[in-house]
Amino acid sequence: MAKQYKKVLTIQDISCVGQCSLTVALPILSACGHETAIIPTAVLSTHTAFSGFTFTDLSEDIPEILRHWHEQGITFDAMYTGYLGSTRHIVYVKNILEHMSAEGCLRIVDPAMGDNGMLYPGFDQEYVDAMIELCRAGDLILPNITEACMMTGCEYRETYDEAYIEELLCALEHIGLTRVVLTGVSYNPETTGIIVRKNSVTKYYKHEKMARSCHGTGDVYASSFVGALLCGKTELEAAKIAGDYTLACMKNTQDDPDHWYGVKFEPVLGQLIEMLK
Ligand code: PXL
Repeated sequence: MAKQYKKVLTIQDISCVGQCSLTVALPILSACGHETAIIPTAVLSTHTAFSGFTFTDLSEDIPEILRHWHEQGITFDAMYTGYLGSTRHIVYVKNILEHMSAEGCLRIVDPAMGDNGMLYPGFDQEYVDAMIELCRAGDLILPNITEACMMTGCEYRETYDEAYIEELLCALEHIGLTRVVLTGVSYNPETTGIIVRKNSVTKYYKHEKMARSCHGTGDVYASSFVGALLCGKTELEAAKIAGDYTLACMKNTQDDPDHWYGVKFEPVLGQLIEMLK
């Protein structure tokens, strides 16, 4: 049996079109060599940046799925949660993290709820408060700066220095969130990077910054980070692999202005696999 073959449960919505959430997480985790299992929380016709998207809540199915899994003795090596959709989902998912993880199960929460200083459509303070509770139920969280600000009440800034980021990390620590991988930390226009914070020790991986940002990069980043971590990489190594892979996806998309809704991550999966060797 391969040593790093892990069974990972990912809990997110299905956006039928738009290259985010499950349509990104599953191929990336598979490319990293892991077995995947899912709980889809909702079905949307597209992600929420398209206008007029449909939304069907699947949360009522969750208790029955869990009952059956419990009966079958099904467990996981890791759980990774992303975009959920409603406060009710968060409450269900928190229950899963708290009561369905076997000994040694690593619980990673991406509090996917906003970007560029704003919450995604349909989310409010109640959702943010529930997300804080979900993050507390996890072992490691993957917020961007917007999400960290929303959860701590810190002011969102477009430009900032290391002191501001330290303040943000301390504010997260203050609400009990001590193992944090903070994405999109950019101190100048040419570079961006990822902060890895554990037990009050901060490490930073910096890489080239693209001129334009792209939809869906948060999910590409989170999925490749989780995949690399489960391959036995350290948090900083996984952050570097995920950052480099996300950058490769953006470069692979930048010459196609029609592809505004996601990144073309599939043709460069080979690069991710190489980085994991
Ligand atoms: O995590 C990105 C994401 C996932 N799912 C849905 C979204 C978004 C971002 O907008 O709308 C439905």
